[in-house]
Amino acid sequence: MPRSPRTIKPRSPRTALPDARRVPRFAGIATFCRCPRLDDVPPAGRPVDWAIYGAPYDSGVTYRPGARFGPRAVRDASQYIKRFSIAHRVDITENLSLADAGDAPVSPFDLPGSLDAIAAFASTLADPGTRLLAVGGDHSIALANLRATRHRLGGRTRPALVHVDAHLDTTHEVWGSRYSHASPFRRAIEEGLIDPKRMISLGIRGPLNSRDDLDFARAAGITIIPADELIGAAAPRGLARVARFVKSLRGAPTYLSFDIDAVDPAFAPGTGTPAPGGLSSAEALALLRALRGVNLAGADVVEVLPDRDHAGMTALLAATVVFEILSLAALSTAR
Ligand SMILES: [Mn+2]
Repeated sequence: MPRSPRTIKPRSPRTALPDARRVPRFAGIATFCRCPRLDDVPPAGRPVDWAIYGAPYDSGVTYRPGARFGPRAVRDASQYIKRFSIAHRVDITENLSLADAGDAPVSPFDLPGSLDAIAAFASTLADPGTRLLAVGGDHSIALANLRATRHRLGGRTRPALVHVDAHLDTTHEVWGSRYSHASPFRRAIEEGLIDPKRMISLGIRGPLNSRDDLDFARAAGITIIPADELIGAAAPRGLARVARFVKSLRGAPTYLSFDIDAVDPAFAPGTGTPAPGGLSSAEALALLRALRGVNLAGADVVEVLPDRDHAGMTALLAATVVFEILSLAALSTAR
């Protein structure tokens, strides 16, 4: 337990949160993690390091719909998110200027059009160097946030990708559509948005519709660590593999895509394509903490379906995932 105490100097926070003792967490209009709305960030709070926005779109699902209500549920649950990470000993508000940028425009009947609209919205948010954290919505919206992230990175930099999910999401097409929550990474690779040789998919488990998805992923060079290797007694070895992957990136810009269905439905029932045999919530948080040292260029948290989420536990876990992502980001900019 004893750790060398870090000297903590009083600092002015880069994100001003409401004082929870004066404005209780159960009061007021909900924004992600109680961050200021983007329009309310004072000049002193600029540039904004991370803009968190909702992508309330779920017309890309192959099974149970309802994730369009995800951003609203995660905003609500995130009122209980606090600022200091015990695991990383970092305060997200001291190191990062954070803002809630509202929700991206969507058109429920038009999937490709909505992805274009979300990408266009995200591409111009806040300041040129602002990084984007999208809260879905189904996993199809990851493609839009990846396009916007790639646009911001510019040049020839294709980010690495850490993908946490029960499914590979590399299906070519479903019902004749090349866009859906089953295909975002196949399209992202084709569009040159990510480097598949520096992509890792974590928490994968069967069954699959066909072996084609797996064949494509393997041929593209994606590293796959199945759920079995990240849970229970196997977890320490699996997490060590994850940490080695992060180290191999040597600080390269990396996108993190977190599908809540990576977590077992016993812990995260509120999702549209649940898959038993997944990570516990504690194992999922340990997995995220194992990414320490990663240089995050963008992220998404997707597939929360509030209608199936009794007790709001899935939305609260998703809000906690947002916090863990921001903690990783804060670490890399810690002053
Ligand atoms: Mn997915």
